[in-house]
Amino acid sequence: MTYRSTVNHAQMAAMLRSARRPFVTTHFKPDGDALGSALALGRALRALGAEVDVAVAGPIDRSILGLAQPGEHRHADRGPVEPGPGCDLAVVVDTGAWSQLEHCRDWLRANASMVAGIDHHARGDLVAPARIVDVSCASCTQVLVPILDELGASLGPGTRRARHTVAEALFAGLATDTGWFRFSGADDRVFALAARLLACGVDKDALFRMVEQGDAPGRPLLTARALSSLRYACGGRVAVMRLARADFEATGTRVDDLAGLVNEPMSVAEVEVSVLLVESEPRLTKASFRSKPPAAPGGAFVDVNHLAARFEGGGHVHAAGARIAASLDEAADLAARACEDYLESGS
Ligand SMILES: [Mn+2]
Repeated sequence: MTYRSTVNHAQMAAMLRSARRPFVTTHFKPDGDALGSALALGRALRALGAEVDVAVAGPIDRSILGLAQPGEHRHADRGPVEPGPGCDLAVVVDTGAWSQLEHCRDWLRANASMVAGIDHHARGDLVAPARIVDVSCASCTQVLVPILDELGASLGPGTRRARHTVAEALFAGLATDTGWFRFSGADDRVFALAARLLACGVDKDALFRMVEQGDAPGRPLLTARALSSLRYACGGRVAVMRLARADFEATGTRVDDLAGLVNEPMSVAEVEVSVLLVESEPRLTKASFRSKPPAAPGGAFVDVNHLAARFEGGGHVHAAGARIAASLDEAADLAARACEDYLESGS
């Protein structure tokens, strides 16, 4: 089954408009784009009169918790969060992977005809009769905008700065998924959308401070440990860092405190790929892969989606992840070898 759009924006908007009690969810452990997408859609549909149930599951980075207002969404750290009685549409945003939807998988499977998906990832296996997948979008919130436009939703007050608007949630997804407009996905359309959202009253300075300057005191200490673990592979083109559980204990940090750490070695000229390995269990290592865009237009680059797929993971061309069933040290060897293979064969 290919993972692609099955309806157009107008058809998706019509489905959303006719739902009285829509349920909106996203992948387990929502990031800024996932939470931003769910909140933006929830706010827009609520403003149109629907009784919206926004529900998310898994730990949420404290830097993005403030995107939501108290009581705006349901949140279960673990365990199921399923639609309540009367739900007539379930919308899944920013993922199409069953593996990331454990919290409501049983319900979605049993009610497949009521499921809609809105996503910007290249792969997915979610069964949804109505789906819009646009991999040309840098964030899922960007995919949402033409749908919200079809709905005639208001994005924000425009003339004054305002928090907790549809526009703010959309901007949060756009900003976080593009590393605040630095990553290669941040093209002319992204900047045009950012300009439009700013004109809707988004307070980007307040948002930046909340999202990017809210680290725990242990974060720089954890960064120091990750950097001191750094090893170069493939003649310096690949940087591999590792963090053991003990590193988190010693710095009083948690996995939530990792955001963006994988990008640290990207400041080095020669580095094309950065890999961060985090010990999750004694024989389970979480791997994050990042790559730089080509140095010149049309130049070579490493497709880390491809690289992560070697470990049954995936993601995007320049940002992907995988879980490797190996110890931290073994995973470091496996990841370095996969990078060598890739750089030698070019695929
Ligand atoms: Mn996303």
